Amino acid sequence: MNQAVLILIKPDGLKKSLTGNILTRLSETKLEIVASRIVRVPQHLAEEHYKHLKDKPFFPELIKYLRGELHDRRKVMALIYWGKDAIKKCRELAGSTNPEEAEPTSIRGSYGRITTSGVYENVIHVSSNEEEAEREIKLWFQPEEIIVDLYPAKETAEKNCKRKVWA
Ligand code: IDP
Ligand code: MG
Repeated sequence: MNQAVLILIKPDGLKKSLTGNILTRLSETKLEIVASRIVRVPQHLAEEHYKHLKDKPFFPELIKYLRGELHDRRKVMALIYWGKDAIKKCRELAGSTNPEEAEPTSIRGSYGRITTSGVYENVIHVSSNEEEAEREIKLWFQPEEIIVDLYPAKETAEKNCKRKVWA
């Protein structure tokens, strides 16, 4: 069954120059990249993305982590991979949430660490099921930024909507 999955290369992955390594590992899946962007993550997006963890003691630190405040790299790389069993394949390559418990050859096992403040710096986010993937993809991408039609979308004609176009 074809699925879409949201991948984020988190700020530690970018700071450690792991983008190439991570994309190479993900290419083993033979899945198709159908969208990508570099994002400066606003507070509300980070909080919405991790809202299922908002009651955890590490939540404030986790938000700082995703926004790049812990690494002086205020950006993440967001990608959508699409294809057969995309979620399972990408989660397997990523490895367990806790980088110390992750398979040593997985992405998180190879490159992740636990900081002294207790955050799992695990270099990559992967949606964990189809419902989560749809919610997350709609948070991080607009329909026009994705080269396939993943979910129903509608056209809007907004008046007085300011946007930048090439001069
Ligand atoms: P996942 O990223 O494997 O789906 P989630 O439970 O959704 O795991 O947690 C989101 C992120 O929050 C993790 O990737 C990790 O960075 C951080 N995190 C999760 N659990 C803990 C914890 O117990 N201590 C510290 N950080 C955690
Ligand atoms: Mg998760």
